[in-house]
Amino acid sequence: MRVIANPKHAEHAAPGEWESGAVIPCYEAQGRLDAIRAALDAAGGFTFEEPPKLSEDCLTGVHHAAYVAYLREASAEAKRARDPAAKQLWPTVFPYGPNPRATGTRALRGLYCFDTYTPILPGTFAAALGGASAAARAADLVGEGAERAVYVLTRPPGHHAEPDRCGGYCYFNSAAVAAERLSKRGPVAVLDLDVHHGNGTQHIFYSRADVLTVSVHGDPAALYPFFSGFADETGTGAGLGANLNVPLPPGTGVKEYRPALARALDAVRAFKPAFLVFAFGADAHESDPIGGFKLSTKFYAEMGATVRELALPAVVVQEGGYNLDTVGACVAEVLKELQG
Ligand code: SP5
Ligand code: ZN
Repeated sequence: MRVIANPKHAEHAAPGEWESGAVIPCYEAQGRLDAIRAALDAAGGFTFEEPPKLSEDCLTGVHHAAYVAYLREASAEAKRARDPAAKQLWPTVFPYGPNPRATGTRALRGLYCFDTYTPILPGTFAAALGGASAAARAADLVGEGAERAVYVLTRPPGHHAEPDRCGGYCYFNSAAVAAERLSKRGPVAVLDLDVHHGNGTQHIFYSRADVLTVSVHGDPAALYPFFSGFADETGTGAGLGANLNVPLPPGTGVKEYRPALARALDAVRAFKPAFLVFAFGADAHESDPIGGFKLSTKFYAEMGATVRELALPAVVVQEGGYNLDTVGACVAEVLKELQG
């Protein structure tokens, strides 16, 4: 399988994450990508390449131009700063009131971000654009029919990124970039099996009939991102019926996950898409430090085989998965079975 790797991922490395008044080690670490790559190398059958060029054009239709410009300028500002504290831009205040007015730099940090897990660093824009570009390249290869399945090896992840806000370690929504690109050629289903709800992807396509978004995840009553991912969110306007959320309780294991996955795949089949975008996270694995689910490594092979039964041309985009000792095996199992 061809793997399109984000050549700029290492330029984004958060020094930590801000959780309940303390800075803790960042779960979304650089080593995740190296661990996945090592596992794919060991498994064999994967070839690695970089996307041909990095252009902001691939973000059109997915992110607002003002947000893209903000992320570009804020990353440049962090790069220029000499004071170490000014090389990390963290939001401290978020919009409030009926008509929030954001004019100064501190307001903009809160305006364009929705949590405290997602700082802007000198290399954030480059790394995020590298992921989006890799996803665009993968979508073109699959859309043209040159490949049946392509894997996008990238970090930081993307599925929490909203049209105009970063959050959840995500800046640009790579899976949405792939889906938007493929949607020019036919209907697209996005299947999100990261343990967290793919809020950004849901919202980007919420009013569209040509892109189905389906997410199986931890119940937002108990798990990040908390404000969306509930079962009664089904789309709006022309997109009514083109969004499916399957929330599952904390502690979910294989026995409960299997029927939920079957339901998600039934919805994909009923939509009759021409293409699949598979937003894949390994953070539902039993060893993941933040997911709280109990899927086994063996089940990840079953997951890949089950998705293969859809028989759809597919772009697989890497999302979460934070145990460096197991994330690589989960990815390798899914991709090996997906390819058959
Ligand atoms: C792409 C993705 O998987 N983003 C996940 C963002 C989750 N952010 C919240 C992390 C909260 C970690 N809390 C620590 C609890 C450890 N027991
Ligand atoms: Zn996740």
